[in-house]
Amino acid sequence: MSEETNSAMEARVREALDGFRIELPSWGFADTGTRFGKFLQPAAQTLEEKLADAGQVNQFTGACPTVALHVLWDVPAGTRCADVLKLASRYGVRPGSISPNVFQDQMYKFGSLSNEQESVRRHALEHILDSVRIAKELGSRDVTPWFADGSNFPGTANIRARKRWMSEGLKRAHDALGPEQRLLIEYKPFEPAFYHTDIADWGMALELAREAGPKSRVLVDTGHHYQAQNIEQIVAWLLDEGMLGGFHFNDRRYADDDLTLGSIDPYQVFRIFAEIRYYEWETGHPADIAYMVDQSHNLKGKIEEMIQTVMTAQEIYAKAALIDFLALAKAQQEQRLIDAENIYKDAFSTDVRPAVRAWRRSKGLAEDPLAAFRGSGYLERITRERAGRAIAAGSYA
Ligand code: PSV
Ligand code: MN
Repeated sequence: MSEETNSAMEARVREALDGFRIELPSWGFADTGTRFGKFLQPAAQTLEEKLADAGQVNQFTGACPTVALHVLWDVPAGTRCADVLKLASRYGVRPGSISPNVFQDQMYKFGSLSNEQESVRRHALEHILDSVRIAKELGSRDVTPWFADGSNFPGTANIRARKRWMSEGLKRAHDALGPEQRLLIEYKPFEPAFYHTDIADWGMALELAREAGPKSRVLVDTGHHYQAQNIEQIVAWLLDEGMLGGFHFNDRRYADDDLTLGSIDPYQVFRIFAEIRYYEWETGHPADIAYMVDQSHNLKGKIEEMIQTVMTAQEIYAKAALIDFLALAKAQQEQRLIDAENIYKDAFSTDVRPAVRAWRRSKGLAEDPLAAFRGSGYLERITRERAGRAIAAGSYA
């Protein structure tokens, strides 16, 4: 590439990355596993540790100033929001989206807002309303409930009644939002419910979001789709409807596998970003999308995997920013299939890493955030500090 095109590319990448923020999930720093077991790491146990670890990712990537919190796990009853804010600012981050937890308590065995029992529905709604209040106190814009509601066996649930109960509950939650807040409705076809899920796909989420009220949007989680589903088409439709509110990023081979973003299918991530950038190019205004990582890291080092994820997201987003949309629109219009497809492929196969490194340098960041983190001594320090309690549970691998 000539010097001139190189600097044009750097400018495009700079513009794109300046506007690209990706939220980190508090739970991505905690010890997690599968139902078959947990392999321990010096993971975060307290909210302070989660914020401290997230702060490291933000410090080295410069792209992750907010941390998503799960109310039950991070802000349990009795927590003072002022203390959470103080802690977050100590580690250079802010609370991000707030997720109610209406799937863990014993009473939610048969669902929450869609539960056949009125008392359970009321309890779930109260928790969601509490979450809206907590979000307001924390200055968080988005409330992001995810529902495990569903059934496991045919004939065991009144699907229509459950749909109406879900809709009523979401409307109540919506009506409690502050003027700047949003309710993001996430869908998932299965797990933990394996026969039917009350919000199984984007169409159901869209319908429910519309019924709930104007501050509701749909949240797309890449892992929450059937195999071969065209996620970027869903993205394009939601954008066109003005209803795409947020993204949970991860990658998967089979289902909601929580693998590192782009580890299996980076071209899919590119195609998603391409639809978003195309929409922005066409409309001339930025899409109002909250991007978040939603991964639980079981095998790789948690902080390192988070940094790797953010670096991957930045690289793929930068590639999407290189698409020549004017040429693409023309090729589409003229039905020059190979030319149109090659515009995608050219952008995808461009090595943007030098431009991303240049962007980092311009921000005073290390060119290689992963190496910088590894050289910082942070991991060694927390491994020592958090070692004591690992002994009780079995030692780190
Ligand atoms: C559910 O699979 C999900 O994607 C939801 O976003 C939850 O809030 C998150 O994972 C953590 O359980
Ligand atoms: Mn999710």
